[in-house]
Amino acid sequence: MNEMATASAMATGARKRIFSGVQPTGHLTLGNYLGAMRRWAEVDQHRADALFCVVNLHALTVEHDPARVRRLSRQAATLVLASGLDPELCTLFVQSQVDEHLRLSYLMECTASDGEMRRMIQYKEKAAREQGRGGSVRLSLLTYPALMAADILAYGTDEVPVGEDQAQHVELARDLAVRFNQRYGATFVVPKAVTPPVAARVKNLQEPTSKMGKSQDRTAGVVYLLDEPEAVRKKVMRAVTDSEPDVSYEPERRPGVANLLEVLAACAGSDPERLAEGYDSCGALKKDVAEAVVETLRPVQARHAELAAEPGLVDAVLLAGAERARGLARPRVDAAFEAIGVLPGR
Ligand code: AQP
Repeated sequence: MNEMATASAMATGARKRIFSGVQPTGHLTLGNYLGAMRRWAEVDQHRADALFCVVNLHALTVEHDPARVRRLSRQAATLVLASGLDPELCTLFVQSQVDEHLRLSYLMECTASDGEMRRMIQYKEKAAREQGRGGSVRLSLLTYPALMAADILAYGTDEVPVGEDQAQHVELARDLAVRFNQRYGATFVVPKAVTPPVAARVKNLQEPTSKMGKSQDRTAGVVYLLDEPEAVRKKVMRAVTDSEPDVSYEPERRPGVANLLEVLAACAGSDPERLAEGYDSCGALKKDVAEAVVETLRPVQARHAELAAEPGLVDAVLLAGAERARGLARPRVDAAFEAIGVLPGR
């Protein structure tokens, strides 16, 4: 077996390996759900050996409150389970409970260049936001993609299902895997990003040219997964559209209307262009979007309430997940340390 084949076989055995994560930087949003979590539950956990992770160390790259991050980490894990992940089918764990992520992150920093880190769009946007809020920019915000590359590469991941905003970071993980393999010998599988066909970038309802983000200031345009139905309806009915009376799907020219059609298409399993033909006013469209979102969130919220009443259950799932993840990551991370020239420590 040649070196690349060995690396690949180490990773997958017979099945593909999938890795993806969510950051506990705020309350999870409809964007997180439609762009990533729903597919994890409906598709990914059934088609591959899938690992899902609450990437809590990433939440420390911006101004944070320790108690809040702790609370949001458990809430994110609970919501991911509530969205349909089955711990019998996939592995769910918390990043900080598996040391291999941090070990490998340093090797990724030794593989990446300063320039490629500074080019990351999310770094530029978040650095500007932190400065705008009067804070300082943490060094870890710059090096975040090295840790994210480590998250992915430690598991021999083939595919990373993400929303569009994370595709650039997965590209960087690819580049780092290729570079490391070329310099030090085949160690990592080269992963690829997989984005959903619709709702890959759900926009803020009040600012439909920006992503709907969980740590944004404009919360009136953000639908949170645990919003009450009335709050969802209010946010959708107040969504910014434009002054044209009809409905058409033109994302560049009419971003507000296009965003609503994409959300409806994602909730209803349809196509935004075809849906547009069925409406002659934005008011009617908004009403249907509001009800579709309420109905999409209803089972997730109900399951979340059940799980939240049994916090021991979520903790047990996370501990078992971390145990399995550790076992999967350690041989590859040890191999990377050896390949890069570090004397073995154990
Ligand atoms: N608006 C979105 N539309 C589609 N997909 C989205 N995702 C996030 N927002 C949208 C996807 O959800 C997954 C988990 O997201 P994350 O927590 O890793 O990243 P994030 O949402 O970009 O989190 P941040 O950094 O805390 O930023 P903000 O404050 O902007 O939300 C990912 O697959 C992501 O693509």
